[in-house]
Amino acid sequence: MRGILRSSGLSLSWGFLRRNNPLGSCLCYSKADMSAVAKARRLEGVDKNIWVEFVKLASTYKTVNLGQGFPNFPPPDFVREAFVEAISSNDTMIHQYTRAFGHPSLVTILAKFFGKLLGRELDPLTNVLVTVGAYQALFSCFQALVDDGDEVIIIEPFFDCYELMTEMAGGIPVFVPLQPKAAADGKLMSSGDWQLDPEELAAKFTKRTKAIVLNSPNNPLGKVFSRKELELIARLCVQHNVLCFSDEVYEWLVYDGNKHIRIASLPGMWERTVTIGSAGKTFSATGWKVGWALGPDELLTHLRTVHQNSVYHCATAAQVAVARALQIEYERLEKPESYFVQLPKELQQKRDQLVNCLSAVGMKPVVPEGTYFMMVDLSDFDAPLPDLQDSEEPYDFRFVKWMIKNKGLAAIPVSAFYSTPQKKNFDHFIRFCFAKENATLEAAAAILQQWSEMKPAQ
Ligand code: IK2
Repeated sequence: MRGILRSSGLSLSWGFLRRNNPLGSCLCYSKADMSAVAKARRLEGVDKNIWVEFVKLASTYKTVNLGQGFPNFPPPDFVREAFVEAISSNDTMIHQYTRAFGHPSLVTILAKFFGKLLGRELDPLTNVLVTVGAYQALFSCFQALVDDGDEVIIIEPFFDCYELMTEMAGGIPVFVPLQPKAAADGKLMSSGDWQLDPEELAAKFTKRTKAIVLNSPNNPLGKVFSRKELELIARLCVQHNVLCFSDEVYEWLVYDGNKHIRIASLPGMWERTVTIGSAGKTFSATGWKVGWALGPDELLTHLRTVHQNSVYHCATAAQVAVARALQIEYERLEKPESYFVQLPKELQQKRDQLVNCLSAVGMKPVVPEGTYFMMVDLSDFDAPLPDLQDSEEPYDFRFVKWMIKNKGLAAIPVSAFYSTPQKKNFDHFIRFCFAKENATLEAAAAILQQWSEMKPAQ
């Protein structure tokens, strides 16, 4: 309809047509027309979502699910008990609204905990915002701080929503890749072999740059950025007066003695950084959807504006339970019995179990230094497959869809974590999640083993 009016030189808004309709109530539209007319411009190009698509596929077919990033083992007892304690409490206010920007007990312990880790005093009321998972902290961040035409630097591969959230805020994503270096002969590639080119990164900072998104440990690669790499990013942020959105949801999941460094603790960075965390990833309870943003009041005040005008607050009982769990961890920080010490140990074993299984069937894993994800190169995997070539869709999408439907094994295609120009270069990678019960990992190994032993069709 709009198209017809435009091509005849007329450009009329939907509102104008409704108010001045010469045909009265006869102006009818089909369902499809209505959808196009109703859609806000900010939704242009952001309607597809990898998680919606692949979670549905994995549940439609009977699969061993190494796709979406959630543990299929339970949260630890002390975390579950904290929730039971919360909802069984005599304080009936647990079931009612609470403070918009975070329940008092949760913001208090978050300020205490991260104040210690960051080496500065945090004010629970102004330096902490509790959100509905890290996802909503990210959304609030982009909506609050990115304006029309602002450039946002995103390091590839990246958690897919950074691009979409930049665009929804009217910003322009500017991508900079982590470049893989070949591994030494006979060695598996590590996520640490993927590095930024310092000159290429520096060239991305312009007068229009508002922010850079950092995700360490990185999803989907598992890279843990080194102090040297973080110092380079920090230097550029300070030099160009750029903000940093630091997504640290996998902060406790680092292996092989690697250290997670919080960029907000580097000189000149606290005042320009919003640090984002997730109780879901921290306590293996992703369905609780409790997250947080930490930062200076001058930035968080704008996130609070978005938050109070959207979700208002996150479930009170879940906040009380997370507060209790964090208090317990605070008291045993860095001690061997801490969940934050135990969990990475367990996950490192699962990682190694999956590395061995994948290597044995000819899939080349990129060994992650952190997170619970592993990128896998399919180039040398020669198990029988039908011809998946003749389609516009990236190869990894076709591969994973076929594997889900025909082998009952779910993964996530890695090109989903790349910008459009780069998708083709990385569509021979898929991502597996290894935060799974050993039985699940063994079932996945059995599927891959059987598949790789099959004779090619004659
Ligand atoms: N930031 C990153 C980097 C994440 O990976 C996630 C969760 N992603 O999980 C889906 C997957 O990759 O399989 C989030 C933020 C969101 O965290 P939360 O669950 O706390 O909202």
